Amino acid sequence: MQETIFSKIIRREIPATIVFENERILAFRDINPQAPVHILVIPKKIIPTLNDITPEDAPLIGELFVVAGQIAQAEGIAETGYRTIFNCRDDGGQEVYHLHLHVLGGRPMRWPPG
Ligand code: DGP
Repeated sequence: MQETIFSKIIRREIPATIVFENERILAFRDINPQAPVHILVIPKKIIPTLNDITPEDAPLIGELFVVAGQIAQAEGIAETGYRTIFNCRDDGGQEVYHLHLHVLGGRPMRWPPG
């Protein structure tokens, strides 16, 4: 699997503001935040896109959402609400091909997205 800048963040080769880590998952603040709270929750395993998820990854993908919820609580946006997004490939607006769950909050989100 092709490495991205996120592998360097996992290995601490480039800095990031990390807000959560366990054996399987890392979460850090987005370098270009689109909301007052904008955190990326990523598996340490390299999974390039949503298309590359396998049935064996199901517990890991579920855990991404468990962590997202815990982060929302810790960031104080659980009650006001927030948005979680996986962008997939070109039309989905994906720039980094290492699966990541965006957690956005701290302001009202527009719908539908542009
Ligand atoms: P996406 O478009 O879904 O692939 O989102 C990629 C996000 O990754 C984008 O919002 C900016 C963020 N990002 C890219 N490079 C870095 C980096 O080096 N550090 C951090 N913290 N975030 C990054």
